[in-house]
Amino acid sequence: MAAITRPRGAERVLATDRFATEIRLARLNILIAFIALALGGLMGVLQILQYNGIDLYRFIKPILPGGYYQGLTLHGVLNVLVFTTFYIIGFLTLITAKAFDKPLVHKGLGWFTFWLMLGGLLMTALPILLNNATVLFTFYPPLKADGFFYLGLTLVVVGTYFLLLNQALTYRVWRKENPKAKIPLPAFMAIVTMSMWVIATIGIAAEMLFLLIPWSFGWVEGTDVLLARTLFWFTGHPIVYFWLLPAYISWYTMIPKQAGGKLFSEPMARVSFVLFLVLSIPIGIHHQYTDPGISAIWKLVHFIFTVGVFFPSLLTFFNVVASLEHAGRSRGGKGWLAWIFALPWKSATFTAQVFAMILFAFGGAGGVINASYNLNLVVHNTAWISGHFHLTVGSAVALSFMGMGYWLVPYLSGRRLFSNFLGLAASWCWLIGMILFSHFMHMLGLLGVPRRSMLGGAPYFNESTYAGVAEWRLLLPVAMVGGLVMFVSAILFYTNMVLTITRGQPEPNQQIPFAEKISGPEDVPAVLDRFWPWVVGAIMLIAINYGPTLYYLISTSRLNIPGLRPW
Ligand code: HAS
Ligand code: CU
Repeated sequence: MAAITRPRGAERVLATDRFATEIRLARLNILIAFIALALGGLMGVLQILQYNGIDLYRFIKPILPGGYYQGLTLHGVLNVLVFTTFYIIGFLTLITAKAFDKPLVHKGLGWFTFWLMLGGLLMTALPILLNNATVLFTFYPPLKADGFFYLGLTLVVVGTYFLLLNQALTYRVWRKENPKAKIPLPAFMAIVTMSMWVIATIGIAAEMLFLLIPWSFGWVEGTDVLLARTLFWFTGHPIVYFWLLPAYISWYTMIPKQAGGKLFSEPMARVSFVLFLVLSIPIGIHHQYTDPGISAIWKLVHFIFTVGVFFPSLLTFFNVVASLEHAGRSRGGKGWLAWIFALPWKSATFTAQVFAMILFAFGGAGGVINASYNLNLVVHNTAWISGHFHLTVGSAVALSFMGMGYWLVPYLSGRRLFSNFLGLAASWCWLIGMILFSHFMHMLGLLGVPRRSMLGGAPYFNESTYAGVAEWRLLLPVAMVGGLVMFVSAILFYTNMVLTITRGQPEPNQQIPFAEKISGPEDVPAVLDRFWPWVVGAIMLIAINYGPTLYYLISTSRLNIPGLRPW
């Protein structure tokens, strides 16, 4: 039997590689991320089966006594908090260093970030697994979790701050050595992403420190649910751009090269990113249109600014498609649209990410409907919203991160991708599965299917509980087929990844596919090479858009709501 060879080539290279620490950190973070995605994704399959009356949770009662709701908590926390955050921190650590062509100045800080986040993760995981934190990923009070759940999540978030610190220190040294140069685009984008994220987390940090942690450890009698929700969405909305922007980094700075062309416009790409920095945070109340106690005026203002945050994505749409067109034509493509066929559809990493873009175009369009004050009343808290976020975080982000995995895992392991074909098959399955799943979830939402409710199985799924059940029964199975096709996609993806790491041909000295630009740094005005003007703009807009509401909620706050533990 052929012995499974360790990637000795890669290890030997690592010993002398200037970026050995960044590579190790990226490996560990991305490994944790993909394990989280696998477990979280599995819970998703159980959920859609459960919606259809097939209750597999029954068989794992000794492991997950909380059944559907504990599974849903795991699904949300593992997929949108753990998978995303660890992947992003690993990816941005590597990208920042490589783009500056300079290892991050503080190796110890890099490891401190990692261990703090890992410690936090373990602290969060235990109460969830023990069914002591079945509070879903939004952990709205009065649902109450074990205090260590909140403490652990806080540590994960605090851990991420140290990447920004490390980036800032590295940038300072780089600037001294390169006083005239423009910041390399991927590094600029990585720092903007982390700056936005750190400002965004003020909300959740305040919620944890002043409300949830003292309450869950029994130091105060009760809590204030509206204030908690408002602080949650202060972070909870911009977190979606924290997930999205690293995918955008790949779409802007790597996909053009992988497609065989160049980025259309670096200045426009930077405009998009600084707009995200300014506009991502002061719009969180669009998650609270139905909450009483928040003035209609501020709901309207947050709606208007939500429409504003649409623009950086529209700029991205234009810039990325223009880059793809440039690539298609460079490869000999012709015609108005026929150039599309000249793109490298045989490459798994390219195809997965373009599929992610296509799905995102629909998810983004749905986002405007959610954001519209009056239309939101139709879709809020229904399966429509689950449809929306599977196109956004479940596709634009997750499918991009998997697609990037087809070059990133080989790069990090020093081994060739085991099978490009398996990667293509996985990408097509995700596309088809997600179209079925998300389209029918949207439709089910319009028919009144609530989100986050245990639909399947008596006594829940019957005429007396819900009106319209007959219509739902026709559509739910289609969503289930979509979910199962995505499950197949995941199996193909993981098989490929495991075989790449264990069986792939050694291939050291791989390069990160940074793209060249048609309009590059020479066209970038100085203001798009600075951070502070945009950080100050962001803080001012947050103060205006959140100040009055938070002042009112805090000044009238009474910590008198006791906790609940229904499951
Ligand atoms: Fe959202 C709820 C509004 C984007 C995630 N969103 C959610 C929730 C999640 C989520 C997880 O206003 C549920 C939270 C919960 O648990 O309650 N969302 C928006 C808007 C946008 C948006 C306006 N969402 C995202 C992204 C997410 C995400 C990104 C994750 C990563 N969302 C809402 C609202 C709610 C909401 C309300 C609350 C609903 C409620 O009632 O609870 C926009 O940012 C979207 C802009 C996007 C675009 C698309 C641009 C397309 C591009 C690709 C182009 C390339 C192509 C390739 C097509 C304008 C850039 C072409 C190919 C060739 C070959 C040529
Ligand atoms: Cu939002």
